[in-house]
Amino acid sequence: MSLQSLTVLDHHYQELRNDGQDVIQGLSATPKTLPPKYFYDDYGSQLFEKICELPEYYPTRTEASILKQYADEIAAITGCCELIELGSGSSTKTQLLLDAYQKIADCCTYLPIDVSGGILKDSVVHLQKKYPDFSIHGLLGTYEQALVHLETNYLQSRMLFFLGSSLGNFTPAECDSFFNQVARTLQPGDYLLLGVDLQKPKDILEAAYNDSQQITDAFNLNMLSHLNWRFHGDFDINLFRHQAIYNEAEHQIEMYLHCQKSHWVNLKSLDLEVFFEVGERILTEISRKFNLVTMQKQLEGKNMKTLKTWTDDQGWFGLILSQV
Ligand code: AVI
Repeated sequence: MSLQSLTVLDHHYQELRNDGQDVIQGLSATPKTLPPKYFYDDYGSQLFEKICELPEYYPTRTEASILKQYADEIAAITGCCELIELGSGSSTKTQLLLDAYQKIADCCTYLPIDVSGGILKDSVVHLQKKYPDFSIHGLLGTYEQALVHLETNYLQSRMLFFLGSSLGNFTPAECDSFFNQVARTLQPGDYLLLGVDLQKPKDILEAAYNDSQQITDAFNLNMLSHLNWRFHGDFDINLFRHQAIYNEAEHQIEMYLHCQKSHWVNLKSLDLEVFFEVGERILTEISRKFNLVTMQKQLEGKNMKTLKTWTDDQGWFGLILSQV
């Protein structure tokens, strides 16, 4: 595939590459935090694909089983429209939806959006071969950047989908502004398909984020390697340990990098030197677990009416189809 068929948000991508203010802010705060988007350099995206296949990590498999069962029903409700996916990754599960839309329409448009160029390009190449009648264009950038782009490039009716419970990685305030931004990119009659991981016992959740093959450990630690190459840093990943705990009061998994020895870290291109105390933690991710009814109310507050919800037999994961 030539690079032209991958629509790159050049200006915004540039901004993303040069941006380090969020790292400076997060590492200067007490307690220290880092934005989860830094998980996803190309290697991090590959590790995430591995996580999705782990026996303990139920969300991907469970959501896929729901899609397998109900994709035709979803396509029948919305009819042919522009399919836009936020955080598409490898677009593996998406193919269940694309297969369903292929049955009802000769030609569909699919716009996968991801922050990781390598995986986006590979999946666009693969999907263009598999669905030659579909018009498929990747958008490289963060959710915010892509949504801004979509606000001013409205062509036809849309279904925006946000799967995998990536919504759970937003704080409540971020979630609220995300919904506001989504509402601005949709016109009356358009659809939002949202995948949400539901609340469940602590032991199941903690096992999913502390897998026995330690792929999640590698995924978490890779954030520091990513910062090293992106910002000319000297993080020693051997001085940190992965930790994931379920905060029951907040209904969220919290992932930390736990410092094993006091030391200084330098991020040259950010002109930043940071001291880490032994025992200190960096919060790298929250993964909120939702209640289906509460989420529907929140969407209704943003003028998005639930048309239908689907869950698996155990009630572990939910899909919400709402309409503006
Ligand atoms: C992408 N996101 C929905 C994943 C999650 O479950 O919150 C990221 C992840 N972190 C550790 N394992 C998976």
